[in-house]
Amino acid sequence: MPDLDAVLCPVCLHRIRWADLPLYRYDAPTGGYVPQPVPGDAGPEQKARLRRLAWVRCPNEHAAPHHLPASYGESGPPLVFGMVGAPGSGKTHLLTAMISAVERGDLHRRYGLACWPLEVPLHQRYLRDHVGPLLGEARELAPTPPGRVMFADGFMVAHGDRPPRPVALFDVAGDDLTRVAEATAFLDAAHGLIFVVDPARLDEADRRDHAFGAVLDLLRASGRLPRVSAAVVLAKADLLRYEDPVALWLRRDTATLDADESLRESADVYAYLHRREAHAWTRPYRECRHATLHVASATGSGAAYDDATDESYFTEGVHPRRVLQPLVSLLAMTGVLASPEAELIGT
Ligand SMILES: Nc1nc2c(ncn2[C@@H]2O[C@H](COP(=O)(O)OP(=O)(O)OP(=O)(O)O)[C@@H](O)[C@H]2O)c(=O)[nH]1
Ligand SMILES: [Mg+2]
Ligand SMILES: [Zn+2]
Repeated sequence: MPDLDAVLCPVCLHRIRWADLPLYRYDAPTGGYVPQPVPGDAGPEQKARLRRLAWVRCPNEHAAPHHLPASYGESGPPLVFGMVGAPGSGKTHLLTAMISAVERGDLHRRYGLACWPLEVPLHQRYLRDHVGPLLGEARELAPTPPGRVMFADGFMVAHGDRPPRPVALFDVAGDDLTRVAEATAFLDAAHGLIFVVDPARLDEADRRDHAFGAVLDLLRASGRLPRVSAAVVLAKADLLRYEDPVALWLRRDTATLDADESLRESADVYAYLHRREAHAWTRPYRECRHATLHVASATGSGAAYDDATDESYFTEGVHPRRVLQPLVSLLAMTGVLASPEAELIGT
């Protein structure tokens, strides 16, 4: 039974005293939440019914208002996943393409995972500010502003008749990751990290990745390293489309969980990075207990600046490739996706 005195808020990462919080209901016409009074003479059944459909407001006053399903306190602790990588490595475009695929129903269609948004207004804001511009208008997304609340979006995810788990996805400005104080709240709670490798930086003179290094050092110091699963993504793989085996993986369409294939992809990406002496970028694979490596492209091609609008666009359209696999791997490595095949992922 979860400790109802200390439920971790998946949005702002504060611990909430859950018992006796007032109830709200979601008001579709206004897109907001309004108080849901519980009649004084309500019987236990009526109270239970109200609670099933109700929301509570997170009491953290230092964050913008946000709400959680009233049943959330009984769902067990949230899984916190986050993006790690240097500034400009492609974290936000990758996460946006991933959330777009989830929104389209791919987790359900391909992997049998039922999912629905954790917080409706925040989800809608993410769709409006990220998914719409990138996937709808092929517009390049801006760098993530530093020092902001980093919750991007979240889902309740259920596999079969197992109870749903809240999964929160965090994005962060690459620079904040090297200022460890800024990132600790999120790293102290993280169960899964998507480490983003930018192929354009593999030949840089010092061959170090300060974001990867700072995060791994911090996780080691706090003793969390053995409990964190890692998906290392060779992102922007469209830039490597003439290099085998990266190109072969990029073209491949995988729609099932296949531990054998995951192992082959991991081995190929590891060998590729090793050959390019990119050892700093394989560190998560060597140091985290469960880890996989992936090839992905969030957009399929690069953006070009447009003078007329003073914005950059993906002029060939946005065609994400293999963006969901890293998330699916994390769901398997953290036990949300539970099957004999899933148990073999990342071992
Ligand atoms: N060719 C190519 N370019 C990409 C891809 N994904 C992102 N980019 C480009 O990479 C740059 C950085 O992308 P972001 O997603 O903003 O990078 P980030 O890691 O979130 O950066 P910060 O938020 O500043 O830490 C942008 O110029 C994108 O156009 C991709 O899949 N292929
Ligand atoms: Mg970003
Ligand atoms: Zn909160």
